[in-house]
Amino acid sequence: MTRNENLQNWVDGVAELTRPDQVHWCTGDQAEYEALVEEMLESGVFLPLNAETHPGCYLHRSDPGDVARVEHLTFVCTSEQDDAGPNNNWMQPAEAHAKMRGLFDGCMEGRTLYVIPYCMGPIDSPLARCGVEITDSPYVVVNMRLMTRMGSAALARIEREGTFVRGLHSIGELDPERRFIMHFPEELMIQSYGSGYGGNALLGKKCHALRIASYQARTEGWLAEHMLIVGIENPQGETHYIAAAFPSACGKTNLAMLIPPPGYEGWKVWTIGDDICWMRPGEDGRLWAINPEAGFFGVAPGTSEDTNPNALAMLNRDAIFTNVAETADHQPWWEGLKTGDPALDWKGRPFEKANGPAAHPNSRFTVATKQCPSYSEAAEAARGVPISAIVFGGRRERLVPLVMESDSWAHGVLMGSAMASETTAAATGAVGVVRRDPMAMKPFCGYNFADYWQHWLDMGQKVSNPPPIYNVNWFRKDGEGKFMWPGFGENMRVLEWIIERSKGQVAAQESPIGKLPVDEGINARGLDLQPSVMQALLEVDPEAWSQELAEVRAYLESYGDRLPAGLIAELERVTSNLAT
Ligand code: GTP
Ligand code: SPV
Ligand code: MN
Repeated sequence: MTRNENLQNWVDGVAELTRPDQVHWCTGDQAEYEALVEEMLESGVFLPLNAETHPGCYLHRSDPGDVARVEHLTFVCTSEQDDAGPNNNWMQPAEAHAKMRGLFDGCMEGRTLYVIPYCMGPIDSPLARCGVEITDSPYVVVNMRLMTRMGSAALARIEREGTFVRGLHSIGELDPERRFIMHFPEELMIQSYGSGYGGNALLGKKCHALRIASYQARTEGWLAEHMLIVGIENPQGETHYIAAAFPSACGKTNLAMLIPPPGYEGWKVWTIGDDICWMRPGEDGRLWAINPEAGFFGVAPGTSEDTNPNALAMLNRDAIFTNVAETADHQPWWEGLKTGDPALDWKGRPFEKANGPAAHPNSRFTVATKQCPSYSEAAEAARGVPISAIVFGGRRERLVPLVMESDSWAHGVLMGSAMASETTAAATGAVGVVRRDPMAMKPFCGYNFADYWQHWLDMGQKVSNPPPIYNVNWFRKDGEGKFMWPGFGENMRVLEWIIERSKGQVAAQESPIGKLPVDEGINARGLDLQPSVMQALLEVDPEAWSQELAEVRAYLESYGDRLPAGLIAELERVTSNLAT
């Protein structure tokens, strides 16, 4: 029940259409959470994990056909197809509404309809935005409680402000043939049917905080980005915040909570967010950012005491594991964990190598951000944190250097729009194929990329002191297919260079495609890295880059008339740099 008439009418209308047995308004309190957990343990949606090693932790095995985002079934339904752009699947709003109405008709019979009021961002932040998700999945409710500020406080803000994003979700029959993730940005509405998984079902995350929010951000003059936010405190006690966009499963969670390597005594890393960043120009002429989320929905495989000790430390209590494997004594297990052995695989079968990996490659953990040892109270700051540098990066075996700095904001926007990355298990479809993924937003931009790039260019004008923009690549491989750069905690060395550069404290060398570290510019002390490997990591192959820029041009030009002239001008500048 609510005194916001629009919300009450919407819930009543949805209940009439979907015909649930009961309607439950979520308060977000602990008793509610525990009751839902009990109910899911009884129904088998949750399986208990070892209560001694992992108190408050549960395993969820999703339907084996429902383990990742489904980009081919995700639509942006604007009145004009051009407003959604070539980067999105599009359906006419009326047609999409009719299709979804058919699917939702009676779909909650025998189920409970949960109303989840939530706030993306600190509850008292002017940068935060509210939404309401209606779902028939108790798994979604408990995940949303960890991932967002959910319940009574959010409802109170909605009743005060009157505005909210509407998200309607049903797991339906989990039939991939009856699965759609629809966005109606003009109506601030999301409708998702037929999947219970992550970004398809936890509507506050990718659907609201990226697709709908990016659309709102453009009209309101801010940015909603697929970025982590991390604070780096130097031994002098000065903290610089970096926002970094990498595509799905390309290292955001890891970078957001890295532990500095030996040699960095006195440095501290502070985690603000690991996936989404909302940024707005502040009165001081800088960009200020909040993490709209309150939890992590992180990739499990590859997480270990060596790679990401902070993540392991937060995962031994009050966490939900989805599609991981289990040891014989019911501890969660995944490839790369390095301790224990899998007894049951992610489907619950006795583990056999012949069946493939024990944990699904896109298996995930859900946990409150506050449980991370490097969590920063600054994540609660209503005005956000000031951003000192923006970083773009992808997963590129070849070509792209370890780090480079853009010559200007516009050049940085070009770097972002020219991003490409090898696909990962975070979405269904082929893995390891290089595809263009501008700003790591290909699956998440709620409108035409051409307009989005113009918006990015405009933001550079609106902010009097915009942060410098960088490009990184942790994923270069050698002739034997091995990663050349050690990555993980060692990425601190690159972040140090970025911060020093942003303060104008170290020199760089010019290259046709951007500024690079000088010899020994990246601190490699204590690293077992041949100087020739470091050189190779920073080399620029003019011929290969000419080829790359030709591909970038063809890609950008596929956006036609709406492509910003400023972006093409920048591309032409870099192309001619390369030629001379
Ligand atoms: P989403 O949650 O899908 O948006 O992913 P993400 O960008 O947060 O990626 P995450 O940090 O979870 O890393 C994904 C995978 O990349 C994991 O298996 C990591 O172990 C691996 N990874 C992360 N950082 C590095 C790195 O610096 N080097 C290498 N080689 N692998 C890394
Ligand atoms: C991603 O795929 O980028 C994720 C996971 O962060 S999901 O919530 O499924 O989108
Ligand atoms: Mn993500």
